[in-house]
Amino acid sequence: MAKSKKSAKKTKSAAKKPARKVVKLAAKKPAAKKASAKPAAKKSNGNGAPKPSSKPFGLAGKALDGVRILDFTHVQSGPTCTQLLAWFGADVIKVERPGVGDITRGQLVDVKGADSLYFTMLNHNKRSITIDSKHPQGKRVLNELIKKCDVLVENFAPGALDRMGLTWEHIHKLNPRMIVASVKGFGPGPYEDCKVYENVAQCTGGSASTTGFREGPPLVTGAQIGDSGTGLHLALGIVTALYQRNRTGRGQKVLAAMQDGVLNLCRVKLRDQQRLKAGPLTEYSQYGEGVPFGDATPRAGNDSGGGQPGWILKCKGWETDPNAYIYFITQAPVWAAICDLIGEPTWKTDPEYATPRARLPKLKAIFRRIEDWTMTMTKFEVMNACNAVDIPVGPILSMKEIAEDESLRATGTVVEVDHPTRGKYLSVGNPIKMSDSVTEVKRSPLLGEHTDEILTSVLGFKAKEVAEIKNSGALSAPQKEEKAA
Ligand code: CAO
Repeated sequence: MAKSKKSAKKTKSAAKKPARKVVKLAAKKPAAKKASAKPAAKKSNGNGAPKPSSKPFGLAGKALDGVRILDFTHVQSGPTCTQLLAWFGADVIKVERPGVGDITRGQLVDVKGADSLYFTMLNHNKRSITIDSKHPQGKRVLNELIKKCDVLVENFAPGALDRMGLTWEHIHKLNPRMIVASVKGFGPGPYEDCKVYENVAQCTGGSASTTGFREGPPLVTGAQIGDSGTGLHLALGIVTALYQRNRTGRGQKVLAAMQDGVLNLCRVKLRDQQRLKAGPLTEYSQYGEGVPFGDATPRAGNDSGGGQPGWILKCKGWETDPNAYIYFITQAPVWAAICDLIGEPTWKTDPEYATPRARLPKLKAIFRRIEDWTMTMTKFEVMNACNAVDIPVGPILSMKEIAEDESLRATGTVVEVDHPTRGKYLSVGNPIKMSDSVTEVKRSPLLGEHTDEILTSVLGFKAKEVAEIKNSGALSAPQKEEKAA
């Protein structure tokens, strides 16, 4: 989809033509160079789509081959998004500040002199170019990149992109097909100018107020729902905008606000907020304990988020192993199986226990009884015993156990990556598996590693122009002033 210099003229005229023509043109003349980027079959099947490829699944290129991303992201939220797009085959060109780069390169450093895991684990499969976006020659390079890319992704503080001169109007004029995708802390409103980090979003999106124990303070979660969660939302917005562009021929702005992303993931808690009007939330253990509800969705400890009561129970070894626990759900359809397993067969018919309603006020005691049973086995033994009779349970896996899990390695969800300065490290691969777009995880780029190749092969600058841009200082760290003697 990204246009080479040769096809730039055609693209311009195509953009003015009716939408249907754009689709036809784009399908006929993909600009991507790799053979795999070409449509699988040239002839249409009559409805505008190419004929099904005859190549074996996984060998017909990647889903986003030919899409070029101008990646202006940093820290976690934006990089999560562009890493996903890169894994799906997009050519992601990460623009970094000369000499500094993405701030995470130097954060939480574990190997001196090497890019941190924070950076490497969020920037696989990308290329890096250093550009001072406020330098006139830097702006020249950026303008060329805008013309050659399909999507600009950024997660700067509100207004920063405009202050660089890269307003929507400027970008849209240079490249009407460009999609401009942003992560911000908040959508339009009283907080739109605020800078936001992960835990701020967890708090403002409703997660913290509904996480933790009733009697304790609000809690943030380990899952990075503010950053990585919003990056995921943005990625979906981008591919959807690319799809719409096939019809309209034009780009659009895509915004994923972190507060909105977290709230979307806390949807069930806003559900409960409204249910409060109809009476107490009976599936919350607070109900069984006779504690009255306030006017907002309360923290529910380890209660299950669905209609089936659940809790975290101790397993063998809990005294020394902080993760010797299992999540246990007393799901109504398997109540009889639970009773048999834990050695309480009479509970199957005893009216005090036989129905979910009868059990509600006694849930704490019931879970204590189940725990007496789970404590006699390791979490994996409990899991095996329960799964044998279709009782869903969740052993609390430590990061050590996950890192060593052979099946996660086999599926590419946990991958070992080699890096020239830090050596081998583990990363989380693409969690989304596609049968015809297979992900290959490649190491993150060194700072500015691809500056020259992008200037020449993507932007088509001649050696003289490259020298001129480089000599201007737009691509390198400013020289430190020499101290006066
Ligand atoms: N060349 C020149 N200047 C550059 C540059 C480049 N290549 N890249 C960035 N800069 C400049 C920006 O233009 C900005 O300058 P101004 O303040 O003069 O406009 C400056 O660097 C700082 O950018 P920033 O404000 O985005 O960075 P920050 O460290 O101050 O704030 C963050 C970081 C994350 C709080 C902020 O970017 C933000 O709120 N982003 C949106 C929400 C978000 O994504 N948060 C999640 C982050 S992950 O936890």
